[in-house]
This record gives sequence, structure tokens and C-alpha cells, in this order.
Amino acid sequence: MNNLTLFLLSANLLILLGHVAGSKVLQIRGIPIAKSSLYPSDRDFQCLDGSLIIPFSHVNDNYCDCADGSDEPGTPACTNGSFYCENSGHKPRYIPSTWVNDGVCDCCDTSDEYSSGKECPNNCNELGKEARLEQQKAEELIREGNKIRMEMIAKGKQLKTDYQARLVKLRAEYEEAELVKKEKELLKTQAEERESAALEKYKQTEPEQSTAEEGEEEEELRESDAEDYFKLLDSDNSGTVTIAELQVRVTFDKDRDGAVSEEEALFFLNDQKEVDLQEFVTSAWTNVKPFLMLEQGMFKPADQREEGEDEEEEEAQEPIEEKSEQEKGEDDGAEGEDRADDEQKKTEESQVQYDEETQALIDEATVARENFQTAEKSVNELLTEIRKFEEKLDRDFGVDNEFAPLDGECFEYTNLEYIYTLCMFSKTTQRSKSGGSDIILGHWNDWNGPDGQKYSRMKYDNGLSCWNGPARSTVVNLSCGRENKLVSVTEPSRCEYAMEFSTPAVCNLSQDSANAHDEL
Ligand code: MAN
Repeated sequence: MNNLTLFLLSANLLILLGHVAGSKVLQIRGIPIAKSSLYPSDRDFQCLDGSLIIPFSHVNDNYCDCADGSDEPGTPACTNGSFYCENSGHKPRYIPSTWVNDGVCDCCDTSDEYSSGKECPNNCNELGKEARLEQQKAEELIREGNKIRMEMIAKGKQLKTDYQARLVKLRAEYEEAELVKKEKELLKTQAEERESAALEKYKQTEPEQSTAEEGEEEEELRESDAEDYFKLLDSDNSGTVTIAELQVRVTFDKDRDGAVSEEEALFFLNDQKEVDLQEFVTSAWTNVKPFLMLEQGMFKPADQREEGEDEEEEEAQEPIEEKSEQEKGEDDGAEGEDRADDEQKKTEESQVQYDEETQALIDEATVARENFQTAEKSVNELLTEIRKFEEKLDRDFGVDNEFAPLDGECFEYTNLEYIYTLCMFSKTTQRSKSGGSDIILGHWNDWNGPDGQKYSRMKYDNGLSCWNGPARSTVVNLSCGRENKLVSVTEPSRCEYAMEFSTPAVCNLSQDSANAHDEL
């Protein structure tokens, strides 16, 4: 044993006692070296909260003096103190000082069990190695994910440019289509004027019910039907019918794909997010009615209508409303009045023999009406497309548009009971494995991650109302992964769903490696 070894051993002994005579700054047990200056040995000790001054010899004397426990960092005397383990070879760590000498090995460098008699192995090196390997793996994941993230950013940027170009083109097409529509409208008006003038002479000779009266009756029927149906659709009695209120009704699933998309709902609401009663009656009803009739079995081929037509017409004035299964059964075959009227008129019209010239004008007006309708339809379709791309351009796809390539992509997750889907920036759904239709768990709302991590969490809300509860909603937590994948879905509280989604889009090298280095 040489002098140096002897010196080190004795110094070590004195450090453990917590005091070396003559030195001003000592290493105090339970304190990192960096904080030793808070414990100067040549003067009285002031508790770190400033509450009391005690002789330095009372530090680590196994008696708690300071309210904040700062005088006993290396003994279990204070219940609120903390003990620092150096854990050389692994990560340093603070443990509650009450764990010191409690017979349980907490610090991998054994330093917390210095007088309990417990024999602790020093396994910092092995643990450190494992931790470093884990760390390497995590960094590797972030590096690889980050590469894909860069690709997503490039793709996102390209998509936004494409959307912009598409929008320019659509707007030009729209301008053109508007002109065509105006032209077709004019042609229609002119043709209809010629047609009505020609039909005038036939009206005087036809001993039919006054068309004016008929029109009025129809108008009344139309309005009361529309009002009844408005009340039915306005499920929250808010005085307006909204997209969400249409989305829970299969009637409006135009393309029969099992869900009422926002576009579909907008079609019925004349491209508005919500309509009040008056707007509903005057504009939206025209769009809604045919689909409602289709659903209620009112459209029927002409050849099925031959018998019992009169009875059908007598019942024709009933307002449309949701009927019980029984009623529906009873009414079967007695619905479809409006359609029936149309059909009948057509039959009557075709029974009347017009002179050649009048017939030609009728045909001309019919073609003009059809042309106008086609032109109007293409204007509306273009408007819908324009809105769609405007929305896409406005949407927040992340700081670098890294989430843009995920727009509209759907991901599935199946557990024992349900199949869940997450359609990015659109909606989340749930379908029972035993069948039934999709339940909407939320529509895209916004990013809602905590401060500085906005893009780590998505919020989808305003889903199907929970029975006796709120509308269903979903929170989607995003974590770094090599692929885009819906990893799990839970329902932490009734009708509130949590989805875990892994994506390279959040593998941000600079952020995560900075955090990781802080820890080690
Ligand atoms: C359905 C599902 C469940 C939900 C209940 C609430 O069964 O949507 O997730 O908890 O309705 O009644």
C-alpha cells in the first residue's frame, strides 16, 4: 500500500463521515459534486430553503433539522429529503432519502445501502451498457424515421403545389361553366316561353282541374312535408340542420358506401354548413326529397302502378315523417304520391295529341331544360371540388407539411370486439365485428398537443351521440415509428376513445436527440 493509496482510503473514510477538517468544500454524501459548494464545511450550514442555520457538524448526523430535509441528504432521517447516486457507468439518479439504508438496493453503485448490512452488487456497468444499447436503438429509429419524414416533407410540399395548380384550373373551369350555365338558362327560358305560348291553346280546351289550384296545393304539401322533415332532422332542436345531423342518416349516403361524407351532406344542404327552416324549405328540400322518397320506397316503375292508382292518390297528401315499422308495413304500396303524380302527368301528357309544331316546341324546351340542368350540375360539382381543394390548402399539415401525404389515408385496428378506422384529417369510426354499420367516433377538429408539441396529438370530435351522454370523440397520440400504423385503440372513458398512431412524420431528429442527451 503506497502513500497515495493510503491517502485516498482515509479521504474516502472522511468523506463518508461527511467532513474533512481543513477543506472548505467537501463531497457530502447524497449530493452531486456540482452542488458541494452549497455545503461549505468552514461555516454553519444554512438549510437550502433558508429557514434555519445549524452547525455544519449537524449535516448528515442522522437527525433532521431543516424543514426541507436539506441537512440530511445522505441519511434517511428526513422524510422529504433526496439522495443522489452517482451510478458511475450508468445514469445518475435521485431517490427519496428514506430509501437510504432500508435494506433494498436502489442505486446500481450500491451507495444507498452503506450501513444496512445489505450486500448490493454494483451492476452499473451492465445496466449502463443495456441502457446505451436501448438508446442507440431509439436513435437509430429516429434516424431512419427522420429519413422517411424528409420524404414526406418533400411529398407534402409537392402536394400543396399540386393543390394550388389544381385550384387555379378549377377556378377557370368554374368561370367557364358559369357562362355556359347562364347561356343555357337563357335558352331554356326562351324555349319555355315558346312552349307555354304553344300550350296555351290546349289549356283552354282541356277540361282539367285548374293548374293554378293544383300548383298551390302542391306547394302547400311541399312546404308541410319539408317542415316536418326539417324538425325530424334537427335532432338537437337548434333551429338549424347541420352536416353532422345529416351524417347520422343513411338516407343521405348518395354513393351507398356506408358513410355520409361531408361532401354528400353539403350537397343536400346546398353547399352550406347548416341551414335554417326557411332555407331548408326553399332550397335544400329540392335536393333532399328525391332521396327521401327513394328510401321510403316511393319511386316505383310505371308498370307497377296500374292498379289501385286512385286509392294511392287519395292518401297522397300525408306529410312525410318517420313511421313505425308497423305503420310502414300498413302503408306499403300506398306511398310515392309525388312520384305518382309526376308519372300520371307524364302519362296524361303523352295521351294528349299535340300538333307537330307544338310537340316540336315541347321537345325543344325539354332538351333546353335538360341542358340547363347539366350545366347547373357541372357548376355545382366544380364548386364542391373548389371547396375541397381550398380546404386542403388551408389545412395545417404540420410545420413542414409533413402530414400532407397522410391526408385522406385510412388505417385500421381490430380488437376482440370492434374494427376501428382512423381516416386522417377526416374521421374516426368503430364497427362491431358482429356486424352493423359504422359508428362515427369523431370528425377531424384540430391538432391539440401540449405546448411546443402541438403536432403530437390530433382531436376528432362531434361523433355520434353517446346514449344518454356526450357526442363521441377521439384523441390520436402520435409517436415516432418506421411506418404509418394504427397501433392501438382504447376507450378510457365511455364514448371517449384514444388511438395510438405511429408515424415517421414525428421522427424529428433534432428534438428527440436533444432530449435524449439531456437525460444521459
Ligand atoms: C357502443 C360502442 C361503445 C360505447 C357504447 C356506449 O356500444 O360505441 O364503444 O361505449 O356504445 O353506449
